[in-house]
Amino acid sequence: NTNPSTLHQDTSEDALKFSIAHHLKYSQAKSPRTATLMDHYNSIAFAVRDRLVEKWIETQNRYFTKDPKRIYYLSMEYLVGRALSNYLVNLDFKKEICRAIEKLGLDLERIEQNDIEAGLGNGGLGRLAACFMDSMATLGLPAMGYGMRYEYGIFYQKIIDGYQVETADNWLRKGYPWELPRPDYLYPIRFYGYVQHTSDQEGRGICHWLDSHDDVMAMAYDIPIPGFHNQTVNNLRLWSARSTREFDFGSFNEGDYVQAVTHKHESETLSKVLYPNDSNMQGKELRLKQEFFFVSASLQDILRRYKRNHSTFEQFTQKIAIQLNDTHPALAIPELMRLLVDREHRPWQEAWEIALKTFAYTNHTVLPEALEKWPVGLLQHVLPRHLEIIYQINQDFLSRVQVQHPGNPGLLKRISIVEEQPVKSIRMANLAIVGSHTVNGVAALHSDILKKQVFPDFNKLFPNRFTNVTNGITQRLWLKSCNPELANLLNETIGEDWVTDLSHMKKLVKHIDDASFRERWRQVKQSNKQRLAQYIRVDRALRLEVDPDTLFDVQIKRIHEYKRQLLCLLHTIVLYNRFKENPDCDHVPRTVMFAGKAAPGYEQAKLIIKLITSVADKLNQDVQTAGKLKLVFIPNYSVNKAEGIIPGADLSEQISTAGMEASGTGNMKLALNGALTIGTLDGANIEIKNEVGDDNIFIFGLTADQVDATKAKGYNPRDHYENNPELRKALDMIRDGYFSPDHPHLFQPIIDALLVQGDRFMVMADFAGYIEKQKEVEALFVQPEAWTRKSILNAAHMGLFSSDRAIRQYSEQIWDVHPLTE
Ligand code: 26R
Repeated sequence: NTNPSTLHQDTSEDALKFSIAHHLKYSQAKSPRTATLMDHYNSIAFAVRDRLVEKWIETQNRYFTKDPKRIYYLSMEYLVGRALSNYLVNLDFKKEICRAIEKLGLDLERIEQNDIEAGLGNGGLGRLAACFMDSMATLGLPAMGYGMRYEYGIFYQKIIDGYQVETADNWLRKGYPWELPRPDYLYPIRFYGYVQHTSDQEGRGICHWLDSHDDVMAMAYDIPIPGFHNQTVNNLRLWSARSTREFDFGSFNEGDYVQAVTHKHESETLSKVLYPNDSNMQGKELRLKQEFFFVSASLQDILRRYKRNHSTFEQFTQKIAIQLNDTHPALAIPELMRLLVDREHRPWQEAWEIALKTFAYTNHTVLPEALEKWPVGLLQHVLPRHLEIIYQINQDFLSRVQVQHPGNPGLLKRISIVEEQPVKSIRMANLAIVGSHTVNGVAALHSDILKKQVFPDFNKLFPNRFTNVTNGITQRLWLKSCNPELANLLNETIGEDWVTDLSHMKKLVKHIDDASFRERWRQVKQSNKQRLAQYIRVDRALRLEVDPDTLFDVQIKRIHEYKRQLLCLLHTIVLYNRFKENPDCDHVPRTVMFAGKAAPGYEQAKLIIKLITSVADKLNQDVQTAGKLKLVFIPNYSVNKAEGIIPGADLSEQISTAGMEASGTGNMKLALNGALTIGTLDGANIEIKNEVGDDNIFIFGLTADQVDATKAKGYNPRDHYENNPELRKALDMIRDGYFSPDHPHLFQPIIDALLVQGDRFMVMADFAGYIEKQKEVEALFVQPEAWTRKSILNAAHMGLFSSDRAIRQYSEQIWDVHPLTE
């Protein structure tokens, strides 16, 4: 097919071959002789993109003509992972493109090594947004994601001398063929200045935001998001900062050309870099400007689109739902108020009713240090009009409450959007709750804690506002794509329906007594473990021999004290001591693997990494324990690394202090790939336990209520240290420099946190229970048939944890948005 008018839709092998060759010449300007791997990658990308563009335009036209209610997902983070491999899963011409690539004499595996990973997020929240985009497109929902086109995504983690060293993730350096720049969608974003109030002829107040400066333009870049084997291609629109032309001309007139260009450079720093904190609110002015830049651009775009086919705001809430992914985009609430009141001249009350029906807010953390609070002084300086609007929202809200509940200053103080002490600040969660019709947590326990402990007053005032939508993951990436061998086994055993309806996994239960099926299940796991071992052996940063017959015990997630990597590490040290003290006992051989990044400013988390790598150095060199115990820290954890590790895991460590992990989603990915979970009754672990059954999961430790009760009656971590010899020995080794002979006090801060500063994360309290549970794990692991049964049952009961289910719940219970497939 060389007919230009139909070629781009033609997904036959020949047409694809032609397209790839065409793009090599006309998009890359290369001949096969001079082409690099990157040229081939780009040519394939453009050929695939052409096919996406057809459906993309068609989808967007359909949305325009049919004008259904749309969902706009606002998230400062999207961890989409690798592009090409991702597109290939969902497209229905994967076979053809693979054959075309082969026929051209190219090696897809080598080309995929050049695939570009967009790491535009920190961890759980960003990956959730990416899974949700996949599910929304697969369900055919009229959805659009808005995000930030950071030039530098989450930093690249190197391990040097055992320490984390951050380097810049310059992911765009070779260009990104999957994005379409939209230089015609430019929106001005204003900062600073002051507000002037006047009134019109009829005496109505009008507001002017004057003398703003350092204004920037927001420019859109679009990334297509195809559904699985369907006609929907949704849009992920990412904003990039550009300098304003007005400013440049102003300076040119003054003749200061160099300063103008320098300034242009400065204004473009706004979207330069993703803030790498996932648990500590820092209050930086640049971050505040990023948040406002993001919401203002998104809302201007949403309003422009609405106004294309509506002349009044009457239908706004029937056409638009906006989901706030945590409070990072919560300034959208005052920004929508500003646009409606100041720009569109709608009365305040009408605007408020619109806002309230439009927004819904998802909370992802209860850790107080991760709740956003912006100093009033900073807001006054950067966004004076928004501060006024927030004050007005707060005043309206508090006066309504005062009428309902007179004489309760304590209540007003607690629920106020404005915190007075120690620094007068805006509580973004309170703003988001007051301005949203629905607030949800991300797992049953978490939503309960929100209602009962974090926001009990709001829950009483707005009894129907709080709800739960348990997180989910897309099985297209986290099974079909990352674990092709298991996917094939499933297809042969239960058919392929699980790809779009994960509840079909439960059909596996019927096969549990089939010994040959169990054997094949084991073989798949073994083969994935071999592949992981191979990676660890050849990776230049690791070069470590690990035995695929050992128990692969993995904890992969951001490094944080509440996630308790220390607990898993202490167990590893205990095993080491046992193996050395009783070398003749038949211990269950293990390979413990960690991966994860620490926020660059989080010293304790970085020290935990150094401790893990120090213990690893000691253990892995010990000839006495060789073959029985290995410890591996896999550097630079990313979506792609997760795809490699998860299929090869036997044991999934989900051991956060109960009440602290909002949901977790790695727990779901690992169980779906046949790992057994050792975990606390925290986040979605509880729901996983309910699905797989108590006998198929290893639960230990204090419950969330017991954590609170233990702390209330006066918790003394030292008691555990003094009464548990194995614990004491492990801690003494760390304290006395056994793992850091050249620097014996290196890990003192870790010991202090546990024994002197009160062990906020209850590591000591849960230690004994954890160690006991690990014994049960070992007892089961030496019975491969029994282990395999539980592994199958885990995967079989993951149906609930598909992001398709989560998105269906959001659509029906929160957004009132429906699939539009024709
Ligand atoms: C404000 C800033 C410091 C900041 C705080 C917190 C930036 C980013 C975060 C990330 C948090 C909100 C996050 O990723 N939370 C995780 O969300 C996942 C998806 O819901 C949960 O599974 C996971 O338990 C939770 O920690």
